[in-house]
Amino acid sequence: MPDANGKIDRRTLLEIIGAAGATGVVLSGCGNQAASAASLTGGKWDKTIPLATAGPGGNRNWQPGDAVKFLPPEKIPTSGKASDTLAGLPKQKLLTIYERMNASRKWETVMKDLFVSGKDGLYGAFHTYIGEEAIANGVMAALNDDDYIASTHRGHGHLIAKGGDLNKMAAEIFFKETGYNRGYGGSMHITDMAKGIMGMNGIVGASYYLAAGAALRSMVRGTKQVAVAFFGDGAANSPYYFSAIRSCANHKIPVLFVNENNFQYMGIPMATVVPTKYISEYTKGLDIPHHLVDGNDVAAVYAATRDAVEWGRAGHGPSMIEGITYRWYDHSGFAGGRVGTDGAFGLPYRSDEEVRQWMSRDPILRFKTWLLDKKLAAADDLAKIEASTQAAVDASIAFARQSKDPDPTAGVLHTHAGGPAAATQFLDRSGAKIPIVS
Ligand SMILES: Cc1ncc(C[n+]2csc(CCOP(=O)(O)OP(=O)(O)O)c2C)c(N)n1
Repeated sequence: MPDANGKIDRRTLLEIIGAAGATGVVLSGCGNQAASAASLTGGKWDKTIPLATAGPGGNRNWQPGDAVKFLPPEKIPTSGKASDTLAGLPKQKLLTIYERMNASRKWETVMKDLFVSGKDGLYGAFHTYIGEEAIANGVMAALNDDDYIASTHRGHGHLIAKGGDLNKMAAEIFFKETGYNRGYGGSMHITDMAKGIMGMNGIVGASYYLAAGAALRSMVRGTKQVAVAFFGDGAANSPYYFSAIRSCANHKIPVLFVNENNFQYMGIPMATVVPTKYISEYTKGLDIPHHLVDGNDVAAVYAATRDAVEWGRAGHGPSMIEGITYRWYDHSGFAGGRVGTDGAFGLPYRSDEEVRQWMSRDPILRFKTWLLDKKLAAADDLAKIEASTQAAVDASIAFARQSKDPDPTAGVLHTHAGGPAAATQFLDRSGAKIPIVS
């Protein structure tokens, strides 16, 4: 129950969730050591996160004391076949991956600082991708420029990994007319069809049919393009997921269903709402390839995606890829976040220790270590990229600040298929008709 200050402790919160029909699942004690097991990607998994389940109505596939296996935080190897596959890419391409991972992290971090400080008066929903960058970038590295992606509410990183324009993205967050949606969309509607980016999307589970439609088009036209549907672990519970993946399997439509399993469905632990241990177990019966990978390892994601892309282009249809990862910040916005500090702490639905453990598995730092260890890039190359991406991010904020606000009447021009004439019924708050500019 809430204390005198109206606060509630985490244990009580989980008990309430459990009493409401979900299981009290505790993802904690991340520091505990457990027995080694073979990595899904060829590395060694010698760290586990104990996951305790209790209470009726929960997911029976999780038993008390079960452990989700993760790599150790200190020096995380990227080894085996996946590493060799990534190492086979030309140096310039590897550096582009590094550049885009950095751009994604830095752009969102700067936005975080602006939102938290209140500077620039930013408002609206903003779902950070920080911590999950290896998935977008591993996937995108295996795609061609003209392949399609359908993103999610947490999609800034998808856009940046596919070459989205930082300036236009920043201007959209500032609601300026130079933004991707002319300042009328905000974070969750950023779209760039010229780059095959079918948009971020506020509708959880909307990516499935968007990707299926694009892939069906390419199939009919014989262009060999594939489409990626990104989705979260919570979104996997959407009935549209089963419907879309089944149809794609049935008709051999080349969609890559890429699940970003960050274990959290807003503030609800994923194991309370997911009926199997892993999302990639849902659809095993469809007889399509399933790849379960360490989603903080860009090599593992890239290698799985490359296989899935080849499979799709060869006419065999869809694949399912699940990347295990974690978001460093709150579901949306920046509760628990501080200016100049990475990560959000003190949130009621997860422990700070858990967050720190995951932050120590930083996908970018890990990729950097791998590039240096393999002598695929020099420290100098990487330092230059870090500086230039920071400069590009800072320039995007300056661009957004200098841009004009949109004309208040211009928004209605783009909302009706019938054009401005059809939009004349729009009224302002006082009930007066909004004059239409043409
Ligand atoms: C159809 C629909 N239902 C519910 C919501 C509210 N909502 C927004 S994000 C979200 C959680 C999504 O969780 P998950 O799919 O795991 O993605 P994550 O946020 O973890 O990346 C929900 C329920 C929504 N936007 N759309």
